[in-house]
Amino acid sequence: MYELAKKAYAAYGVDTEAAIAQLKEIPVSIHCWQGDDVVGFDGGGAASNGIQTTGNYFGRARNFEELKADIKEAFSLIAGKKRLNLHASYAILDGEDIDRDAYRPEHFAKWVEFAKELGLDGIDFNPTMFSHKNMKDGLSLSSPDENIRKFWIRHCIACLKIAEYFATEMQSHCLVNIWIPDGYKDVPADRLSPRLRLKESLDEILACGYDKNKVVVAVESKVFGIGVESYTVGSNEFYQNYAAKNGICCLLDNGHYHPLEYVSDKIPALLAFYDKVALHVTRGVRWDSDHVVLFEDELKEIAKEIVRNGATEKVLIGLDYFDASINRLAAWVTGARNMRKALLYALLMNHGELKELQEKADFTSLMVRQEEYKTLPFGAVWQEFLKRENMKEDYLSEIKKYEREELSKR
Ligand code: RNT
Ligand code: ZN
Repeated sequence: MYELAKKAYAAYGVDTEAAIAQLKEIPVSIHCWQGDDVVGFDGGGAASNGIQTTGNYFGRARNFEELKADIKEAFSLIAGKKRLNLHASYAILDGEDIDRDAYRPEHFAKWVEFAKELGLDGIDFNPTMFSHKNMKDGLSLSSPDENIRKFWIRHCIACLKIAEYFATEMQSHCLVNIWIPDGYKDVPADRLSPRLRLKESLDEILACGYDKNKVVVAVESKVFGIGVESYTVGSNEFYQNYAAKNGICCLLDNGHYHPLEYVSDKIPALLAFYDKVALHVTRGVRWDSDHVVLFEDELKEIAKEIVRNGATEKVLIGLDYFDASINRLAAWVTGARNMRKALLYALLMNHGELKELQEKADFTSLMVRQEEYKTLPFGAVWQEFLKRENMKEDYLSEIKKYEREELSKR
């Protein structure tokens, strides 16, 4: 089947061998939080403050050992270069009584050891500004309470130090992504003051003197959240302007926009101005529901914007979904495989020819060509890629076995 596929793509001027070789080198940062419903190790239980999971499928990882075992199993079923994306709430405190503003690299040493054991490409990091008592009135970095605001500033600075440690240990940059749920449920009386406070907080965080060669800082905007429907402090315009003026980057989460706005279109818009663009690839069903990433049109479109613009090093691909209603490992693997599948789909197109048709305004041929790609023997190339990476196409039976042998005991 692969030999036939190779010929079929060659007729379009596409080299499947080159695509397969390039595919495995594109790093995808996989989030640790799919394994435990974003609970973490340092909070009081379920995720709160703008983060919500639904479902109660058995086998949730309850501690570091379980989460590590699940990540190991899931990652063994995901081909290609992988990074691990951690949240500060996954600190391993070993009983030490400290708060998030005092976390140190040593609280993540075991994660580093684990990442090295798995041969991962790097570690990315996120301050955790939710599920915590200091989320006062739902606000963190934009809080009018100076003590609260300062606490979260200290937390972010602590995270930047930990990120430097990750970068040094892994010999790869560490992306630190700042997302806060701050906002108001109903029509606010003042939309400017919280944003000015957020701006001041970010200024104070960035002034801490972190190593820019090691740490890439991103800000993640959002349109609204459950309970904060009327106003989000960290909106798209706010962060894009902040990032542009302060030399940091934007993180685009494709669940964080109005349903008819597309992140695939935002990627090239930002590539025109920024050296790096970070992504949280997710699937929002009617809202930012963080469903498992499927092999759908917008995912393919996102992958195309990365590949055809030669931006596989500029766009930092990360995943962000969490489904507690199905086997969590199957969720992880399905979404991560689909991300790479979409990248392969994009690599298997003759973008030179398609761009030329566009420039020549031959939109008829462009439409027809793009339709033809949809029914080329893509599956055979995907299977060949998995085979060469020593991965079975069937990950479900492996996960069902793990479910019987491990998850069912929890
Ligand atoms: C929330 C944001 C944020 C989180 C993770 C856990 O809407 O997408 O990125 O999902 O940090
Ligand atoms: Zn996100």
